[in-house]
Amino acid sequence: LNQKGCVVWITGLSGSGKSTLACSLSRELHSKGKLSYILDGDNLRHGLNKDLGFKAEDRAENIRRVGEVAKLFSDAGLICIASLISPYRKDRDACRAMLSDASFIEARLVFMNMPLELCESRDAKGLYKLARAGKIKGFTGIDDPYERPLNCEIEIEQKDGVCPKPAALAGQVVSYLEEKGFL
Ligand code: GGZ
Repeated sequence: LNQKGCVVWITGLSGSGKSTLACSLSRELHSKGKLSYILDGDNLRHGLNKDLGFKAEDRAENIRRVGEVAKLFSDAGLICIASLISPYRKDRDACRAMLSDASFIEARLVFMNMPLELCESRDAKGLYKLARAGKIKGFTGIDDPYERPLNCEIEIEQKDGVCPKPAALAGQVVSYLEEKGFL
C-alpha cells in the first residue's frame, strides 16, 4: 500500500456538512488511488453503538469506540475519516492522545465552523425543529453544548456568507494530507 494510515476526524454541529465532506473526501482519495473508510456517527449508532444515547457519558463512549476503530483502520494503512459531532473537547482530546501514541498514526481534526443558524436552516431531518419544540431533549447546539476545538489542523468556515463547495473542502484536506506526507 503506497500510503500511510491516518485519521481525519471531522467535528461539528448536526447539519454542518460533516457527512458531505466525508463522502467528498473519500471520493477524492479514491480518484487518487488511495484507500479510505468512513466512520459516520449517525450510521454507527444503528450497529456498533446502538446501545448508546446522547447523554454526555454515552457521547464519550461513542467517541471512544469510534476512536478505537479508527485506530484499527489506520493501523491497517487506510485513511480513516471519522465524522461525528463529538461535542466535548475532552473526548476529542482523549481520542487524539490515544491515536498519536502509536507510531506513524496521527489524528487530524477538521472543524466544520458553520454557524448554528445555517445548520438549523438546513434541518434536513427536522431534528432542530423537534429540539426547539422540546420534543428532543439535549440536542447539540440547542440545549446541549458544543465545545469548539482550540487547536485543530483544518478549520472550515463560510466566506462572505457562502459555504465552500464539498469538492473544494475535500481538496483542502487532501492538500493538507499531501503536505504532511500521508499521501
Ligand atoms: C445531537 C442528535 C441528537 C442529539 C439525534 N444531539 O444530523 P444527524 O442527526 O444525522 O446526525 C446527528 C447524529 C449525531 O450522532 P453522533 O454520533 O455524531 O453524535 S456524538 O458525536 O455527539 O456522539 C443527529 C442525530 O444523531 N441526533 N439526537 N440529542 N444529535
